Amino acid sequence: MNKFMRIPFGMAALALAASAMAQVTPDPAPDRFDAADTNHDGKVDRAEYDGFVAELVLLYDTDRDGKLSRAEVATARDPSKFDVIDANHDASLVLGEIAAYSDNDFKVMDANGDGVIDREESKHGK
Ligand SMILES: [Ca+2]
Ligand SMILES: [Ca+2]
Ligand SMILES: [Ca+2]
Repeated sequence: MNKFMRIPFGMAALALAASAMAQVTPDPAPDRFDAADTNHDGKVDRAEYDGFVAELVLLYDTDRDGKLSRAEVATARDPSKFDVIDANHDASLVLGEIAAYSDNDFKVMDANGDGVIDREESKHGK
């Protein structure tokens, strides 16, 4: 969670600009792997993954209250995950809940446990 909060604001601003452009298409990230691999080394490490998740939160948090409501994620790739992520079932997703979920998500995708997700692993992740 702390790691999640330390995302620099500069990066967040960049993410917003990128998101605004991507919104033309129904899927905001046609290739999520490339979007997450910010240094383009063919692997997504933990920092890159957390940054990517933070971008998604910014993208969906349209009223900028730092939480995601069910309505805000209605356009998400898989809105049914809302209940899974909403650990305390208060019908809003806070950063802590999202970070906990994405932490698990990262471990699941990192099939060989080397701490980075390569392109092959990203295909088998979900
Ligand atoms: Ca990378
Ligand atoms: Ca919100
Ligand atoms: Ca791996």
